[in-house]
Amino acid sequence: MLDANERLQAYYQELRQHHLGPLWNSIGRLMTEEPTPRAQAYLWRWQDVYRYVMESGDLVTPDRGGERRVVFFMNPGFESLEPWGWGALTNTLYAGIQLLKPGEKAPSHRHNQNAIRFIIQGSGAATIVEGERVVMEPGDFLITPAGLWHDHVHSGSEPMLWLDSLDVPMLYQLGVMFFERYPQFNQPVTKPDSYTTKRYTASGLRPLQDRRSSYAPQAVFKWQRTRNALDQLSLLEPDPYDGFAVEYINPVTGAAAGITIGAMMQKLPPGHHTLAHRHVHSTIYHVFRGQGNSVINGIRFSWRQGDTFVVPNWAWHEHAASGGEDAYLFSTNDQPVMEKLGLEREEPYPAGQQTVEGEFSG
Ligand code: 1HN
Repeated sequence: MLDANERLQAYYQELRQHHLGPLWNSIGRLMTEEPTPRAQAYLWRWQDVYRYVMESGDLVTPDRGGERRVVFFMNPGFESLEPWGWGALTNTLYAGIQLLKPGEKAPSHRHNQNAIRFIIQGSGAATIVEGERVVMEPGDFLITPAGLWHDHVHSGSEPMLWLDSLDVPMLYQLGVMFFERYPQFNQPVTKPDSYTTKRYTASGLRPLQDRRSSYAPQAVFKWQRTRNALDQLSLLEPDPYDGFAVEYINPVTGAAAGITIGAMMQKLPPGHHTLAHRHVHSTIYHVFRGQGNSVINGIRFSWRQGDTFVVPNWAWHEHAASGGEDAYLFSTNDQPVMEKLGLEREEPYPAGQQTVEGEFSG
């Protein structure tokens, strides 16, 4: 005769064999009281990333098949979840550093993931998005909305490096990926140079035919304009948690320009130290200029130009600039998704700022 416990264990085993599960002893793991993301707070130093990206320039070309020469970030918390976890910094967001060398081109394709790009260094390269040739310069923010043909060309003389961020992990988990190659290597350019920038020279004024645009009718947000906006804003009062910060939005609707991907640029003057908070959405930061640190769940992550770091969902975080110059943090986030799904929440840190309990060392 089996005793009660043995009977129960045998029952669980049988359930398992039939691909069934008992909710009564799984609920604690399925339903956590608060978010417990697999994503870890992590930081990649530019020194390492730059070395490996440049080395990839000697090893591979962005040909048809490989499509893009990118070294992407792998959050240690997702790495084992092949294959989608490879490219996941958070449950929803992917990011990587792309290299295009002078004279190179990357083939045209389209997919139902949304992409944004933030230009790090170089000049002379352009991305062609649905017939528009969009010139890329450091500090520029570009969008490639889902469904649009896009390819890259480079007629300049120095290597071009930029950060890509896409909603790849989210679409993978939803099981809804589509990807298609353009019949030719590059698509033809059919629009005048800087077409969308010329159409949006003043905020608050919308070309009439853009009323019905299904995506942001502005392909690039130039660094000069972003910096001017932040310079003006920093004469006024800062946001308590993000310093002087602007979001990249669709000028027609006010929603995130990247559709599912929120993005912003924040300026922290020397010595500026924000308050701490946490929110449901996750964030990827890229240090565009300057140096400082962010305290994430009590651990201090020191950063300098070129570093990339991730703040997982529901992690306490605050930022501080050090050194003698303004720090500029570019970031992408999944706030638009959380808001659309009614999941967004935010909490201020009760004590204002965290006590530092340790230093991130990689
Ligand atoms: C993609 O299309 C690009 O167009 C970059 O530059 C990175 C990562 C995953 C899927 C598509 C690009 C990508 C990507």
